[in-house]
Amino acid sequence: MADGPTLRGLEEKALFDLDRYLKERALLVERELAAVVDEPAGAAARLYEAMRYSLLAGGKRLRPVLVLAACEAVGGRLEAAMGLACAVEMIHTYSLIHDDLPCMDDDDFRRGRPTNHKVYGEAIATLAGDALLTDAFKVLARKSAQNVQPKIVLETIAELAQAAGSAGMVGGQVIDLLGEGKAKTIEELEELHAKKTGALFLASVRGGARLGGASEAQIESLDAYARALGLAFQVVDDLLDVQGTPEQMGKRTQKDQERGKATYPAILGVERSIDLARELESRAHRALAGFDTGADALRHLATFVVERKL
Ligand code: GRG
Repeated sequence: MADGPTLRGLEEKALFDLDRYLKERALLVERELAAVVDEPAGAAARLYEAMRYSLLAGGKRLRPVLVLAACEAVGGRLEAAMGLACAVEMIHTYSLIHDDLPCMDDDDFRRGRPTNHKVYGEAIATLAGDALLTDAFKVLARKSAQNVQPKIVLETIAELAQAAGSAGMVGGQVIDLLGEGKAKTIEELEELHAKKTGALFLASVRGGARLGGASEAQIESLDAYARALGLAFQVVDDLLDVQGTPEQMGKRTQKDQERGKATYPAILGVERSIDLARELESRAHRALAGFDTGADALRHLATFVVERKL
């Protein structure tokens, strides 16, 4: 989207079917996820039901697809990265369940259906989120250990914990909650989103590549790609909150403004926010300059993140 479509861009688009790629990779991950939460009926059956309710409720599966695409970009086998693909989606789902709770964003709809606590109550929803977060690390460790050297698995676990915890997603959520109603500079907004949403994208891409056997130089380039993509995702998310409808989005919209949250459109305006998203997309593409066609999925995913309508 940077300087309008080029012939090469159009040809690549024709050769690479992103829609099909997304569906196929999402299906692979969903099969694994269904097995992870497929617990026989017992005393804790209600917990597993609540975990399944949110984990198998659809969603774009963007983070696990990025894990697999990063692994493929460096010539790795998908099995090597499947544990991380499941783990990032489990952590993402936990964050959505907790974010929707009355003590946080207090939302009634997510992924087009009632939020977890609306169906199972606040206690079970909280515990379903806790269990998804904790089990994510079990799945990552066990699945990866079957295919990858322990040192690489340990580094991936540490990076994911860093991304999800106080230095990453949870820390970002706290900055967001405490900053409601207060003005922010663009730099402060960028730091907030690098933690709240960017860190999980970063861990997905870096970890997928590492598990796929990437060199340090490849991880460094993919790091730049993931940072640009993560920020682009957030800029577009802010735009969609202003421009999307609840029907399109499967959740309440216009809520950032209601809560007095600093957003890209609020600070930069809509047009400059769109320009920023496009610039970030170009930055993500440039970071992949040293990769061959194995990284085409990553290239198309960067464009998808900016062009998406939901
Ligand atoms: C630790 C409670 C807690 C929260 C962490 C990430 C986060 C902070 C909360 C999630 C809530 C939220 C709406 C964040 C804004 C951006 C975002 C992560 C949107 C949802 O991600 P998508 O669009 O969702 O990838 P799907 O449903 O497609 O997976």
